[in-house]
Amino acid sequence: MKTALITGITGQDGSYLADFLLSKGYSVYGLVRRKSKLDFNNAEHLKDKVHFIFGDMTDQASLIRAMEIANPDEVYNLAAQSFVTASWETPLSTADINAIGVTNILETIRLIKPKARFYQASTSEMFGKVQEIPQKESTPFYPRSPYGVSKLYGHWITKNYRESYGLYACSGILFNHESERRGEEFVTRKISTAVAKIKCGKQDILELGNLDAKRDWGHSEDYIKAMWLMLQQETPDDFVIATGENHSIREFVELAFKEVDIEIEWHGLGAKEYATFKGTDKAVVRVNPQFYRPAEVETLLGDPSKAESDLGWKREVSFLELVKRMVDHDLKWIQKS
Ligand code: NAP
Ligand code: F7E
Repeated sequence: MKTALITGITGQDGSYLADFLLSKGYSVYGLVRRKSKLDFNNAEHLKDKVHFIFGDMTDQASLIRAMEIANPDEVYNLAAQSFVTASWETPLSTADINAIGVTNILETIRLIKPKARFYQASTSEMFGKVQEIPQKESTPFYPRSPYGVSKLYGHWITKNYRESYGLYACSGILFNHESERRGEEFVTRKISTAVAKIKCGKQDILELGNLDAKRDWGHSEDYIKAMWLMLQQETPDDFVIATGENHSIREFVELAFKEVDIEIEWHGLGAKEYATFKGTDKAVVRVNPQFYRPAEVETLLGDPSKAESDLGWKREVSFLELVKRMVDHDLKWIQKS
């Protein structure tokens, strides 16, 4: 039986990956942060199946302890401060967790179990102001946020430990992937919960930032399989994981409201004009510059052909199905609450 250690197990991807590895017969260990209130977030259902170890990416002693307890064959480093907007508010802790944290865990592997295979959660945000369309493994990077910059360090230090010490270390350059377990501050989940609340009469208006930004969106359950496949190859390598199609935020909003048969009234009104707005039967979607970013990633589009040919990976959930699954889930959730 193989053993895996997952950092970020309480997050979207970590929890799906744990489900997947358990279904493959793995013994799974997960690193969990100490908080004032014990909270397993997306891993609540895993409490009896996974061995949780308290630790933090910024505390190398805790990583050494976790490696000694778990003695893993595979380490999946999914822990991160993953919200791009928050990275301008907390740039230093973002760098501590997403950049230095990766060195902490790589050093720990090198010292304690250099044979363990390592997966690093790299991101399409490293392409930022894109230098080529579509983006592939060889596309030059141009990150546009403290988050993107911190992840670029994590990406290169992973490559460096592979080349310096011969570790089996891979980075998956994953494009946006969403799900019913996505954090509510990310745009897709913000939209799907708002649609559900508006349908149930519990919210009046959906306020968003840049509606024209485009993302290459897949489902997390497809993407975590690619992480596992990367660690099952003969030699370690880096791969772009994407769908090969992109859509705007506006398109996501349109499809989500269509799912519940509600028409949209788009508003560019400022706060003053909006105060005198008389109301409508339709759902109001309003642009609020508060949600604009200091520097935006306007468009991302990945080329997954290397992963498809070398790993035999292919996404299964279509864009339409992704929107439908998220809205259906949130509708049930809001109706129940
Ligand atoms: P997520 O839902 O935000 O999960 C992040 C996880 O990291 C949570 O379990 C969180 O724990 C943990 N964490 C944060 N800071 C930590 C620290 N200092 N020490 C230990 N654990 C810490 O993110 P996700 O969407 O699943 O993404 C997984 C990884 O893939 C992240 O590294 C992200 O940057 C990267 N990524 C995501 C996407 C995407 O579209 N989802 C695309 C490319 C790359 P708490 O529950 O305690 O907060
Ligand atoms: O924004 C625009 C926003 O926050 C997507 C993380 O998983 O994927 C994620 O990062 C787009 C941006 O995700 C709102 O300006 C408009 O253009 O859902 P997001 P992200 O920044 O793409 C990458 C690959 C990661 O690695 C990250 O960890 O949507 N947008 N209006 C908005 N975004 C938010 N959050 N809220 C809005 O109201």
